[in-house]
This record gives sequence, C-alpha cells and structure tokens, in this order.
Amino acid sequence: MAPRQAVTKKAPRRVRASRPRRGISRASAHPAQVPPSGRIDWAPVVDILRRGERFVLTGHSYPDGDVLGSELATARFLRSLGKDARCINCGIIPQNYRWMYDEGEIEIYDPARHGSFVRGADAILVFDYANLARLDDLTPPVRERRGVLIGIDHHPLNGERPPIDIVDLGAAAVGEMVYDLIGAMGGAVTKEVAIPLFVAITTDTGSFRYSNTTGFTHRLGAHLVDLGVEPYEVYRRIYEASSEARLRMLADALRGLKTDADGRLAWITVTRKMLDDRRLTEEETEGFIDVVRTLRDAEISMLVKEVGPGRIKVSLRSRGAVDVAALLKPFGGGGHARAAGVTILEPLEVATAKILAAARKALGMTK
Ligand SMILES: [Mn+2]
Repeated sequence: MAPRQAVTKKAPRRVRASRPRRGISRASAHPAQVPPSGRIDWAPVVDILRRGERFVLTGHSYPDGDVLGSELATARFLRSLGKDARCINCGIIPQNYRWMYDEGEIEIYDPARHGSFVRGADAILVFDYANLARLDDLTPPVRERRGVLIGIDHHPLNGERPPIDIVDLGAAAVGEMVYDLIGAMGGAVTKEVAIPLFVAITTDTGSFRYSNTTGFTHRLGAHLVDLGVEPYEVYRRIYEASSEARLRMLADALRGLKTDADGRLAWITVTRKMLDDRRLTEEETEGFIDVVRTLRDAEISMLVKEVGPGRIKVSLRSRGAVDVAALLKPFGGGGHARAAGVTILEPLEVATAKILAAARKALGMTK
C-alpha cells in the first residue's frame, strides 16, 4: 500500500468542484417557490458578495437583454443588502430596454468617471461574456483591478476566462443563473428583481420558444409572473417598439435577401450607408435575423452588418444541424451552437464571401 501523502499545500481553488457551503444549506437558502437548478456551486461567489461592499456589474459590449437584465437584477439585489453596486457597460444600450431601469442605473463606461471605481471595486461581475475580449474599453481597468473578477456565463469556452468562472451550459439565459445565485445568497426575488430577470430570460429564449427553453425556464417564468411581471408589457416594450425608420430599413434589407445552397442558407445585408440614410445606429438591427430565420428551408440564417469601414459584424442562426459557434471559431467568433456571431475586419464583400464559403462547407456543399 502506498504511504499516505502528507498534504503540505492548500489545494488550488477549483470553482466547479463541490465544496462545503459556509453556513448556507440549499434547502433553507432558497425561499422562492422554484427550486434552483442545482447545477451550480455558488459558494466562492456567495462568499465574495457577502464580504464585499463595492461591485461592478457588466457584460459584453453592446449589451443585450440577457446582459442588461442579469446585471440589473444582481445590482438591485446587492443594493437591497446595502451594498454599492453599479452597472457599467460599453457600447450602446438599445432604446427598447430603456424602460427597464431608472436614470443612471445603467451607465456607459467613461474612463474619467468610472475608471477608479472599476479598479477599486471588491469584485467585478461579468455576465454573458463568452470571451473577456468582448469587454472592449473596460478591459484596461479590469486588468488593473484590485478586487476579484468573476464570470457568470452560459457560453462554451472561447478565449480568455476570468479567475473565478461560473459556467452553466444548460442555462437558457444568464438570468436563470442569477436567480440561482440570489437563492444561494438566501435572498428573495422582489418584483424589481423579477422584471429584469424575466427580460433576460425572454430575450435569450425568443420569448420561451427556442430550443434552449427548458421546463425550468417555464417554471421560473411562471414564478416571475406571479411576482408581478406582466409578460405582454415586457413583450410590447421590447418587440413592439420599432421606429418607422427601423421598419423601413428592415424592408430595404429584406429586398436584398439572398439564398444559396438550395435555400438552406439565407442572408441579408445592412450596409453603413443603409444605416446612415435612415439615421439609425447599428443596434437597431436587433431582431432582423429572426425574420430571415422564418424561411422554411433555411438551415443557416445570417445577418451581415457593416458597422464601420472594414468592420463587419456577422450573426448566424442554425436550425440545429450545423454548429454555428464552431463554424465561426476560425474567424475568432463564438456563441452557442444555434446562435453565434463574429466581427471581421475586412471589406464587406470579402467578409461575406469568407463566411458564405464556411457556411456552404458546413452544409456539406462541395463548392
Ligand atoms: Mn445570454
């Protein structure tokens, strides 16, 4: 028999390994009606959130409903514990989420105003990021941080990850994970927290329709409705909020609809000129790809967007046969198997041709 080895060093911190909870038992920690998913060990995060006082909540630049909802719900919960929690993002906040928060509750990162707060925070929580490169302008102060960097995400590994990284690939939205976290903290979800959580979940699941939607998603949605969320109000404010210019630009883009591979591949393009002509900003194309994907035969749907000269954003959606996150990986992109994106620094035609070639190949087309 081998001699027992003496333990001389503390084992390195392994976030996903199971470890004893400090004074929190699962059963008593979750007063809400919907039990947590049980897939996540929140102990390291709970500890940091309990001890810390000042927190930065953020996510990928040009935040979507899942980022905004997750950080807003977490911020409101932390503030209810008397903590200083600020939501600071890069990019543009889409206008159709403006109703969800009070003035100043979500801030756009400004080095002069926020740099020292970010650097000095006890913890920086990054939601739904997939890759730390997506923090954009927040990258320098995050690198110079004094506190802990915590990732909370449901994307598969794609590039640099934070030192504490909580990943649940089974979560339909990061919002589901935040619900779990609040439960692990022993907190109750109030209406003010329920609304952004519902936004996070409904936007990432295409209003509880996409294949990531689970029974848990619906149970949690029902619970949030019981807490006072009005589903149609949320839907109306997010999806029935088009300006006339946006709808006309969608019409312009749809007139240019193209298909390939016997219709298994479909895409539309939005050029810088189209945006400028209608005086629209790029985030106003959110949802365009959902119109393309309604095509019966389109296994891959694509939105190609010229956000600047030689700066092309491509979004892909898959019916399931093709893993579009894998398809975009060689280009530095990422996301989920059925929804992924990438930014390519090439002229529009070149970027489009490259992605089309990769998509045709993924569909088994030989040329
Ligand atoms: Mn998400």
